[in-house]
Amino acid sequence: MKRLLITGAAGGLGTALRSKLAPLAETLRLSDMTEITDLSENEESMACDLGDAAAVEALVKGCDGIVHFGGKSTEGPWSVINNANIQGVINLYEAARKNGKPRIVFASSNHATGFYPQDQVIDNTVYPRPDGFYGISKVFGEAVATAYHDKFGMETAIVRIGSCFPEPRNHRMLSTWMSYDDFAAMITRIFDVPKLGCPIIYGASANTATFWDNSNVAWLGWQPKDNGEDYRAKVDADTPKPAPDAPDVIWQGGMFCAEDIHEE
Ligand code: NAI
Ligand code: 15L
Repeated sequence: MKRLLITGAAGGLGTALRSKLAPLAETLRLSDMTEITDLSENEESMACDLGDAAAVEALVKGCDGIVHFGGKSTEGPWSVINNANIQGVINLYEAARKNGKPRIVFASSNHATGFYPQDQVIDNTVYPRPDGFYGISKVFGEAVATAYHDKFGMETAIVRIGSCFPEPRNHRMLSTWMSYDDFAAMITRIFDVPKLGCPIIYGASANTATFWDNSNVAWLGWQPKDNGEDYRAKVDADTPKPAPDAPDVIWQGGMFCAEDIHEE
């Protein structure tokens, strides 16, 4: 690609993945609410509030691929989620439709299906069961991606990311963890395959403990290499074992399922 846009580039995933994604494009266009200043040679910065349609249109112009990390990444007040994850996603897809229909990676979340129990293995055909405002906004984003594929032929990889951090932080994350290397390898496959369509992919490493089945997207050729199990002894030592009836043990979405609505 000539230019790959990464939204939310100042956040956790943007910061960790931008150097790993550099080989995908001549230029990485990095965007967040404020300018990013520590730019490498092949990077440019363009600040933009995703809720601002005109700014998003200017942002997307000239990009041949988009990794959409930007938005509210946890539960929060509806007005914040609405601006970033609802209006922001519509703005992004409208801008992409009008500007060459670049392939998109949409950072969805396991919280789109958070209310499936951990003792049920789910694949990418299940009906969404979001666990709050945040999860609802991710279901909305998945619907936008699907509609723009069916109506306009735009290709999106909808990635229901589990927990993408340097290492699992608690017992639930032994199942939901995805390493940065595995995510970068997935995104590379997404941009490499000649035909993508609009698949839903669960974003998790090759964890021994798992409640997600990615066999319907085996054709992507993505083979995660890391395994949360390697951190079990550390997690056992560092964090208390949750009670058997704790939300973190019962629900795939863990504590998000117990969190109250965030009133304005
Ligand atoms: P993060 O919160 O660290 O980064 C998100 C970035 O989006 C922030 O830098 C923030 O400034 C920016 N942002 C928020 N509202 C914005 C707006 N209105 N306009 C422009 N930029 C805005 O989150 P993280 O962990 O990097 O996650 C990236 C994406 O992946 C998010 O969409 C999140 O929902 C999704 N995700 C991440 C998971 C993880 O384990 N890290 C798990 C599941 C989903
Ligand atoms: C998410 O969707 C969040 O963005 C991330 O911060 C984690 O909380 C993750 O889910 C998780 O479920 O562990």
